[in-house]
Amino acid sequence: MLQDIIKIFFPYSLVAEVKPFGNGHINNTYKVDLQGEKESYILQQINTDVFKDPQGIADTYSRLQDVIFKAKQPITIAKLIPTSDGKNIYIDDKDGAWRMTSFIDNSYTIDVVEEDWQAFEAGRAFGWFAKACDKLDANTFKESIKDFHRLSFRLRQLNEAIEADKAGRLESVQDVVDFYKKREASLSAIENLVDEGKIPLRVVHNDTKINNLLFRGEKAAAVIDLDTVGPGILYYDYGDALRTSASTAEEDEKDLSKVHFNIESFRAFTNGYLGKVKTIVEEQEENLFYQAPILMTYIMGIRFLADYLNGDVYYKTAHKEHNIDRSRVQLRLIESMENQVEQMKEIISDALNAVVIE
Ligand code: ADP
Ligand code: GN1
Ligand code: MG
Repeated sequence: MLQDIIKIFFPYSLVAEVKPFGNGHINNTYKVDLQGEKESYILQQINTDVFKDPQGIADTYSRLQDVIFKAKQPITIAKLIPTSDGKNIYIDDKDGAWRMTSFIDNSYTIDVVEEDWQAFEAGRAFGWFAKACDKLDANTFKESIKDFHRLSFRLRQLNEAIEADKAGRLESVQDVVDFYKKREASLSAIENLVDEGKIPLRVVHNDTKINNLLFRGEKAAAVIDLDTVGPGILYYDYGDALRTSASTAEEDEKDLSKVHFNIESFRAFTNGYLGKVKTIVEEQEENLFYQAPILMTYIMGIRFLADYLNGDVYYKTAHKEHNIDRSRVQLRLIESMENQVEQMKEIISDALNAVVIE
């Protein structure tokens, strides 16, 4: 079956090996090696329950490539490999959607930051990506998942999950529900700014988890997982990246005493990110960077919680507590961020006043 799909892209090659690859929660990812070829490839089956318009995603990817590959860049994205008849995605007869890209060689991903340079590089890479996308007009792109980072939408989904309690798990996680419910009203500032058109809508990544970045040696080499690229704001990418880039633990750590928001990683990431984007940051965008990590960690926390209550229908899970473990880690991170808000504000202000990174 996979062999047949690979033939659509490489009709004249024989497959040497194809094996599952990576730690993504959404798509099915395989590393492909062809006989007699040094280069490897990444084949992905796009999760069409999540991404309803795979052709739209592929078209966005093509447009992004056109901008990014134009000039020599310090960081890259994987190159889309077309089908033998020139299409940027293959839709099979059961509506499965398949995409081939180049494999970024000699690279690795990080799940937990252990040294400051890793957080700095993550900031520099996602900042580079935001700047590269600055040439694109956000109004000509569509969200690949509607209302993806809209807090009110995510809260509505959580409320529906609580109401239905489909998996009968509500009672056992009432403490987690209470934690998130208590903060519901305090996090609407960023959504209001977006709705009032007070900060610029840009083309952003929208899924800047640290393992959506490939490192080579001690440098960030490529930004990957571009399925969610589309309209958004800088705060989404900055905040979501810090959720993992400044956490001292895995996203699904069971021992919550290990989970902290590390202010030194925060500083390193912020210096890398703002050092890159500050030439495009507008004055009205400067004020709420400090709220972004809390908001984005909150959104991921309630999405994991809702999925747990719904019986694990969205994210890939390895065991039955997986989604609630993830939600509890986000909860711990939020508490840790709340205790360090004043330092976060100072670090952001210093970074916005420091030199630009080229
Ligand atoms: P998901 O949407 O499921 O998270 P990703 O696009 O992030 O899928 O891919 C899953 C994992 O596969 C990544 O975290 C990374 O380890 C690996 N990967 C994806 N694309 C490449 C690539 N072009 N080169 C090398 N590794 C890759
Ligand atoms: C998913 O695709 P992946 O694993 O990089 C999710 C993100 C969440 C993340 C949490 C399309 O990212 O929004 O932040 O899991 N992507 C989608 O780990 O829902
Ligand atoms: Mg991913």
